[in-house]
Amino acid sequence: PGWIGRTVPDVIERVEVLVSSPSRNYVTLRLTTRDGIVGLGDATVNGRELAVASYLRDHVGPLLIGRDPGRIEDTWQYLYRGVYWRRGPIGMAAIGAVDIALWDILGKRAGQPLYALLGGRVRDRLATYRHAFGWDLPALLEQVDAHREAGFENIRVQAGVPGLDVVYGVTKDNTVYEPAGRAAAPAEEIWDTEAYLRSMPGVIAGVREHVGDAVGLLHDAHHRLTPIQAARLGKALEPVGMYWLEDVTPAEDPEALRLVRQHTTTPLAIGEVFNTIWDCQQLIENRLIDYIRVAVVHAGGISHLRKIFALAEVHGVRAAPHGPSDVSPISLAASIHLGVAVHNFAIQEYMGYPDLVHEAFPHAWHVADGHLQPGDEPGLGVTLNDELHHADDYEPAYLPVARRRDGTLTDW
Ligand code: GCO
Ligand code: MG
Repeated sequence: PGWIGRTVPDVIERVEVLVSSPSRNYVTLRLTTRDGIVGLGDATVNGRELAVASYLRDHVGPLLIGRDPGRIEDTWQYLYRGVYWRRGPIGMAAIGAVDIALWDILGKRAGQPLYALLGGRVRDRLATYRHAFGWDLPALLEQVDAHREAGFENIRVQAGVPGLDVVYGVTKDNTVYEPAGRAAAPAEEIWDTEAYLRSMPGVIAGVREHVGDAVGLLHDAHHRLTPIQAARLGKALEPVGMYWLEDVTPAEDPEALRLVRQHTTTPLAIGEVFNTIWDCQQLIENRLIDYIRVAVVHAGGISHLRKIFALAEVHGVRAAPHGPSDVSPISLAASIHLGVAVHNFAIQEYMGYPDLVHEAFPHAWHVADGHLQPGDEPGLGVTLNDELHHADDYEPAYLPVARRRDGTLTDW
């Protein structure tokens, strides 16, 4: 029986915040109701895990006890408006985790997968893209070929830059790439945008030549270019016919993309560091982007993402959420359920996880024929392997910082 219309609704009885480290840090929220239903949420903010864990443990958790888990929107508004100090990555990730967990509970209560509660499927399978990198073109092509052989049709390509020692998204020896380093302080990298602009268009053109026209190629500039540099890169890549060019300029300046837009037809994607619909509004309403990349965890959960995607739908912008390894399999599940139920959802990033992460979060979502499927378990279809989540497994880990050759700190 559902609680709607019941005089005594189910209530949230237990709130647990787990900061675990099954090969990398994750912050997981577990809510348990009086009726014994468990909802899981992801609150991971890469490099700031303990801040969001404290926000949840010390401030949000106590407010959830005794609340009706079915009042998802009211809880969202309560946590958003009720704090007065609204927005920002830590607070919004905490709200996101609660919202994801409440939708999970709703699905389990209903005995339905989340996508069914979101209106049901609008597509049979969800497009995804994988990451390929290589310090040089031959090394990059090896990974591109491996993804194509595994059936993937869209590939993000990142390469090394001559003269630099470290480059975002790439390892020199082509081993597994993980942006955060386990250390007590961030690593420092030297970055040179001009060197990058000299080499990258040629590398990406080389990939296009190798794969032919049918493969979607994506590239992430990681917020490092000035508007005019970004315009130059967009124009240089026009002959390649990119699926998208991501995060060309720093995300807090929407006007920067107007200039880029005026100069190039290369599709633009941005939004992985956005936290609310208000961060997206100007870009979407002015049609300055083609894809909005907000992550379920970092932009206030399923409830808030649906609003962002609805705004985007009106303006012909498509959804393409962030999906690196620092977004946990719980968030990815939420994204995949949205992905099969939201009409203007274009593609889901799937960076993949170390094996231990798959073991730590057993999940019903899966890859089939180079596409993502949510599975049909009730709710999100993710559980926790308790043996791999110990409360105090946190390992200090930080994203790098970048400096220009003259020592000036710049965007990583
Ligand atoms: C992406 C992202 C990530 C980020 C990471 C930072 O497009 O997947 O840019 O690789 O760098 O999420 O924590
Ligand atoms: Mg990115």
